[in-house]
Amino acid sequence: MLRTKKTLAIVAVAAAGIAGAVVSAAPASAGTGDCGVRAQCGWEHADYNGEVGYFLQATTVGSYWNDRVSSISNTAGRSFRNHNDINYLGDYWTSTPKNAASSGKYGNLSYIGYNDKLSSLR
Ligand SMILES: [Ca+2]
Repeated sequence: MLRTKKTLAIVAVAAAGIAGAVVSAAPASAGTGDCGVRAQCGWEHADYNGEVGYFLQATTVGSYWNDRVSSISNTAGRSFRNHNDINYLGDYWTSTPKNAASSGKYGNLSYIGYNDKLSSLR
């Protein structure tokens, strides 16, 4: 059974010193895809399980999260281009934010060929 390791995620993100990736005091809920903050949340596993990172703005995700994100919920209020490579290079797919027409949730990035590929977003 997969469990959320929120503490580990917080430590990992803090240790990586990732500009633009901020951890909130209101953590996302494992399995529901509820981001809990105004961000693009990225989970380690499909269906919003495992560790979660919070990406608030354009950034290269850092070594810890590089090629690690398997599901996403975008509640940032804006779309993001999610690039395969650092520095906004390589192929990308665009996440739509949660709005009246979209859940903003992408539970399994394998379905669109982007599992474990995210390296930068803007
Ligand atoms: Ca990549």
